[in-house]
Amino acid sequence: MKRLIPLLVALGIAGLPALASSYYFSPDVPTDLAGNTYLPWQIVRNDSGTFNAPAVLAQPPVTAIDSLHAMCSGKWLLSVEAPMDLPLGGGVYYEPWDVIEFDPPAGIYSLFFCGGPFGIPPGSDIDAAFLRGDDTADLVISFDVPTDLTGLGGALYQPSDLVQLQRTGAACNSWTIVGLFFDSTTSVPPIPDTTNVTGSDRHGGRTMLGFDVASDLPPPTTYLPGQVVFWAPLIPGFGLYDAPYGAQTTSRIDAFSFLPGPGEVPSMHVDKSSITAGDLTITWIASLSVGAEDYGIYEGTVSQPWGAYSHGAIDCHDDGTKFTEEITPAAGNRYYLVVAMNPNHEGSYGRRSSGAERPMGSSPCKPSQDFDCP
Ligand SMILES: [Ca+2]
Ligand SMILES: [Ca+2]
Ligand SMILES: [Ca+2]
Repeated sequence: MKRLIPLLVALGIAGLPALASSYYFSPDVPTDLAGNTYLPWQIVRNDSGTFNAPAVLAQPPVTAIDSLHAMCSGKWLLSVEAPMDLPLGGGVYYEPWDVIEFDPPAGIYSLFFCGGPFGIPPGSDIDAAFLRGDDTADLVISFDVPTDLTGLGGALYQPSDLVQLQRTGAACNSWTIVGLFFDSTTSVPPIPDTTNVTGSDRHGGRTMLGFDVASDLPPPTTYLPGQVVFWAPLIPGFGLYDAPYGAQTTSRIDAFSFLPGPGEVPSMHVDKSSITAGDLTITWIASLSVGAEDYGIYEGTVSQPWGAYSHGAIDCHDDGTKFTEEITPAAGNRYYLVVAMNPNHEGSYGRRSSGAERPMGSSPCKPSQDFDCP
């Protein structure tokens, strides 16, 4: 029997959904990827090595995007490499120590965080930023040089530190320093002061980092500026997550953001199909998050009395008309769930009456969940 075990393990691994990786990034210099050149003020989407640049920003800056975060609502946070009026010619200038919010439907830029009035010393720029959860969550930022915020209740921060801020009011300077989200001096190993983290986000319970220079971190690995490196706090250790630029060493991942969480389907209902006798029509309301790019349908058995959830995926794609699918039910009493997803994760399966999340299904459409967005 022992000889069967490796085979079963191999089958188990083969049965898992393929690990996909989708995120947005900006290069620091014009960068050729798969036959196209992407510019430092473009937001590029990377779907497991397939690149495209959706028209995200109206009148984008003509300087590098230095930090980037995709919000649940479809808005974007970004910062700029050099002082810039946005939209171009509009006369409203943004500084490299600001975090700018862009609202795509309205095409409006505004200040999300204003570094000057907050008290960031002149000469310190924000070179990475993300929200630690949904659109109301704490803001995490990194600076490009050592930055002393002891006078604001903070500390002296290194260029590879990530500093967490909490909003205290509606004004762009109404924030307070919570502390370090990531401490580059106490990670194992520490990141040298001469290395700068120039892009960051959270993904799958890990902190994702991009470096400005080739960085040697044990176990002896050299991470290039065009790579996304993870920091796993529980193991703890660094590792390579993705290398979108291949062997290129002249460009760096200057800003990046994973897709927002898929969120939760607010409501759904099940009707007899008007097309095929015996089939069911499942209709639902879209998730509020732009991180919902597709939907999966799960079917489970209703037991009397109620025992445990038993749902498994029966359809992992919302074909044809959006937010409705025809399915052929299995025999017996069944229940159905619709789950939002994107290439990275599934969202919520809804909650029990206790408020606890329903469990993930068997043979899920995606291997993991992300609860960042409502
Ligand atoms: Ca940056
Ligand atoms: Ca930095
Ligand atoms: Ca459909």
